[in-house]
Amino acid sequence: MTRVFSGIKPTGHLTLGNYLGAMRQWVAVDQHRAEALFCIVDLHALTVDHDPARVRRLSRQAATLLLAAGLDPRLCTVFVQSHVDEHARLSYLLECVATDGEMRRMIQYKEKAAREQRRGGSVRLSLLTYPVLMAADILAYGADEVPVGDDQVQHVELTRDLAVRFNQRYGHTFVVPRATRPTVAARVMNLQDPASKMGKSDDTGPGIVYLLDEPDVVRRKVMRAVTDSGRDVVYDRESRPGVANLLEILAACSGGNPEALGGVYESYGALKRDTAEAVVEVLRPVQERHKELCADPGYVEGVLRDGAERARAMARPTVDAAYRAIGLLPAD
Ligand code: AQP
Repeated sequence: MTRVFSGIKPTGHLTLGNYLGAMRQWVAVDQHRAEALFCIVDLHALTVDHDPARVRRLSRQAATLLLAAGLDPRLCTVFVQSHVDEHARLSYLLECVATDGEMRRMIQYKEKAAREQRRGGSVRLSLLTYPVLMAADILAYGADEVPVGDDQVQHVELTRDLAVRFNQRYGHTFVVPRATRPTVAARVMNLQDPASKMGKSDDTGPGIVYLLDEPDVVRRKVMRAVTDSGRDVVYDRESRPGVANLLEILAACSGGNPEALGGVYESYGALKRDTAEAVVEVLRPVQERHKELCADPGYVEGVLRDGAERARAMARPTVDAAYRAIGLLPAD
């Protein structure tokens, strides 16, 4: 059976981008067709300035939201990265295979390093080596497929390179994975700045729809979305990025097609109203289930405990094999 691994980083409240670009596909498709692992990648959240209590809170919230969105622990494994030591163990070995140049070429590193500097902070070494830890996350489980949004594709390419290099140097150890992408909403853009991705740790709050935003907050954010100077509603990512983003969100939420929807509307106002309502309806069941799960924290903890146990059992043989292959003396 195909094995699928994907993760979500507790660096902020989960957004509509996380949902449409990743979680929805995990729930509707991946957990049913594959042996799927979904991980709260909390170690990755430490690569930028953070408040420890907030990371803990966001990790719990992300796990609760994944279950609220419909991940079913009977069908898939949901767990927290730091509960499984194999990620960090393997990451070090892969650092011994990756190069400094490869790390510095990563677009996300350049963007996030620039952001840390803009905020007056220093760039942590772990931000540079982040893609190696991500490669370890994937390779430890022998994942065949990694469902990701557009922005993570480069990291999966690097993971492939590292797997191939390790296998060639030290003998076949890792499955070489490939990235898979959702067909709609692969990249949801910020409502206030449609040239940038809707990222959960960005500063422009009004441009980001969070999964737990109240309906009226969602409506306000969508109604205030930046549009373009033209008046007619047409789908054109290059010259009309704001309108194109709204059409893509509407299409992803209502099941339509952005080009065709472009022909339906005569004003930006009507497009925004329908988009806001479509988003509110998509979020409603997730928010309701989230509320129920918050009333039963023991359930979420139990899911994470079982998930970590299952994940550990899957990862350990591969990581132990990598330790032996690279030349380390077995401890027993
Ligand atoms: N705007 C987006 N559109 C489509 N997909 C997105 N994803 C994130 N934002 C969008 C996808 O969600 C999954 C989990 O992402 P992540 O939380 O691990 O990391 P990220 O991509 O770095 O997300 P953020 O929100 O931008 O976090 P910060 O701001 O902390 O960097 C991934 O599959 C991702 O592609």
